[in-house]
Formats: sequence, structure tokens, C-alpha cells
Amino acid sequence: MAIRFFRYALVLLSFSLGVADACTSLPATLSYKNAKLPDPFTFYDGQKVTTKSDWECRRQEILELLQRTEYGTLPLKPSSVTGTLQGTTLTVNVSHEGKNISFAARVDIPSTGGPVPALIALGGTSLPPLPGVATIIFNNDDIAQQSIGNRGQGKFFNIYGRSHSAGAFTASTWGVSRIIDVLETLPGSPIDVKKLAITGCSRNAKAAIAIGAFEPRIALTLPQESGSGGTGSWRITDSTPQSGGIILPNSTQTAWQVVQNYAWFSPLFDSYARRVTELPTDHHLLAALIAPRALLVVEHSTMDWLVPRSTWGCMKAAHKVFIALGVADRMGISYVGGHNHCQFPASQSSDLFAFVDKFLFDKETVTDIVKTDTNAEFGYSESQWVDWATPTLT
Ligand code: MCU
Repeated sequence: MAIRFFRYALVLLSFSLGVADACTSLPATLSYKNAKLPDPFTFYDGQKVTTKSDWECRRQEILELLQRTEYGTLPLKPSSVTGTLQGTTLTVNVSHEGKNISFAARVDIPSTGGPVPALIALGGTSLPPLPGVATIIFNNDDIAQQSIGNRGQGKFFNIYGRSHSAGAFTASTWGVSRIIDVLETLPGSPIDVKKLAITGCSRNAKAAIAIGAFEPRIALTLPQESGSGGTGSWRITDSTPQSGGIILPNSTQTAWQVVQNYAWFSPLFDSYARRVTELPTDHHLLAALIAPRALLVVEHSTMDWLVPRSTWGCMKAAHKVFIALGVADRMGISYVGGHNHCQFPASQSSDLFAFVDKFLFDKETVTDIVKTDTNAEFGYSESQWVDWATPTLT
């Protein structure tokens, strides 16, 4: 009880000081091993999460753990961020410790009159048009290139140096945060910055879910067909056979495949790629960081490479945090297969619009959506992966 009160006091203090991590006290060296999905409701030190304020501290702890093991450090807001919107071009200028960069995003605002909600789309959008919603297309490759051979290239690294620990997803998060900084200062407020969604498909969906997790100004996160490294669990992926029944290297996208080919994650992640059971987190905890904000997971049910068993199990585990917080309807899970990668099926539209209407337009819709077009849960067995109960956080 005393410990809980102390932690609560720290949370209040951290909020009033604006210090994000005052309630975490992780050791300098991490030591962890767990073949199952780590318990969202147990702190690294073994204490239990029983209240919503405990969860705020656990959330800070998970943010730190993910940066230390997978994503690398997400820098705070730089000393100067300015920008303009001229025509359809949003220009972002950043200065930090004597270094300057500028980058642009393309903004299309509907003629309905502002402020309007906006969809930030990484590299473009593969979703159907969202009437009444502005689109902000951000070429995240300009901020950080994604292939392993080009690690450290992009404007983020022009500011922070090529040896900065951030992977490309962290750099993209930083870029989106700077876009939002500028949106907040636009004269006439054409965009409603309280109604921002983020999307991307495939690799850019892996980025989108990380951005939703790390940037609290995103109201609605819409990752589309992200697979491993996004909505998938590193652990479940490593144990999932392809449809033929055997585990073949590179038939599903494992952590090991990722670190050899992509600069998506920090170099810190390399050493975990062959021992993912030693990660103190997994991506159910990444998705859980989005709560109590909204998340709709749009996945493909018939592509081995995207490891539907892994994304399904992982997102069902993440959903338990939304349930514990009393906001089960703020996370949806929708699977449809039998289509090309990143071709949004018409049959998923009603799920998408239920989320868009509720969380961008404040309409009353039903968003209790957990469904797949296949009957079995891709062979996922919860008892194999989850050995913790879901409390009701008070
Ligand atoms: C999810 O799709 C990714 C995949 O993970 C990568 O390995 C591959 O190179 O690129 C895919 C993608 O981004 O397709 C558009």
C-alpha cells in the first residue's frame, strides 16, 4: 500500500513537472527471460499493477523498455520547430544545437471548412477516402531510410548524428511529432489537432503503430497489414510454422530476418533478434501504450509472411489492457484475407468507418470489433502465451 501511494505521488509529481519517466526505476542492465507474453500488469520489478495510476507508471516503464531494447531513444522536442502551410505544402523547419533541417508533407484539406480531422499517412494511404478528413502525406523515408544498407541516412540523422540509437521507426515518430508541432501553430487552425489519425500499410504500418504508441497527440491509430514488427509478437512469430506446417527461414518475417534486412529498429535490437524470449516486452505492450486512445488493427488473414497467428494473438493480448482500463471499445481487430497486400477489402469498410466516425467525428458507433473471416484463430492458443489474469484497474 505504501509503495503504491509512493508511486502514485511520483506520477502526480511527474505530471506536474512534465517529467515523463519519474516513476520508472529500471536497472542499468536488464535481465529478463520469459517464453510467454510478458504480463502487462506486472512491473519489471515484480510489483503488481492494480490501479489506473499504476498503469500510467507501467506505461512509462514500457516506453523506456521499448526504447532500450527495440526502438532506440526518441529525442524530446528540439529547441526550435517552425513551419508554414502554403497551398498543399506543409513545411517543417527544425533547428537543434546548431543543425538545421527542413522537410515537407503534402496536405489536402476538404472544402467543408475547418478545423477538420486529419489522417497522417506514411508514404501515402491504402485506405479508402475518408470524407471530411484532411490527408497529410508524410514521406518518412526522407527522415530515415529503411533498408539496412542505408542505416543512419535521412534528415533525422543530419540533426542527431549517424550513430544515434534511433531506428527508422523512431525517427519517423520524431518526424510526425514535428509535423504536429507545426499543425498546432497554423494560423486559422485548418486542422483539428485533437482529431489526428495515423496510418500506413506494410512496413509503414509497423511505423504507424509505433507512432500511435509513442506520440500521445494521435487520437486514432490505423495500422494496415503490418505483420511482424508491427502488430505481431516476436515470440509468437518465432514459433509459428508457415501453412505447410514447418518453420522455414524467411517464410514468416522473424526478428532475425528483420535485423538483417532493415534499419527499422535500433542497433540495440540486433542482440535480441536470436533470443526474443529475453525481451522484457513484446508488441502487445507496444499496442497497449495506445490505450485509452483508439486503435483499429486491420490485418490480412491469409498471408504467411504477415504471420496472422502472431498478430492475432498479440493484439488479443493487447486488447486485455484496454479491457482492464474499461475502454474495450477503443481497440478493434479486423481480419480479412484473399486479397493483394495493401488492397483494402470493401468488407472491412464498416469497421474502419465505425472507428473514424466515433474517434474523429464524435459520432456514436459500435466499435466492439474483434473478428476474422476465418473460423479458427490461426492455431493461436491463448493458454500457451498468456499466463496472467486481466484485472479491472480502479
Ligand atoms: C509487411 O510488409 C513489408 C515486409 O515486412 C517487408 O519485409 C517487405 O520488404 O516490405 C513489405 C512492405 O513494406 O510492402 C509494401
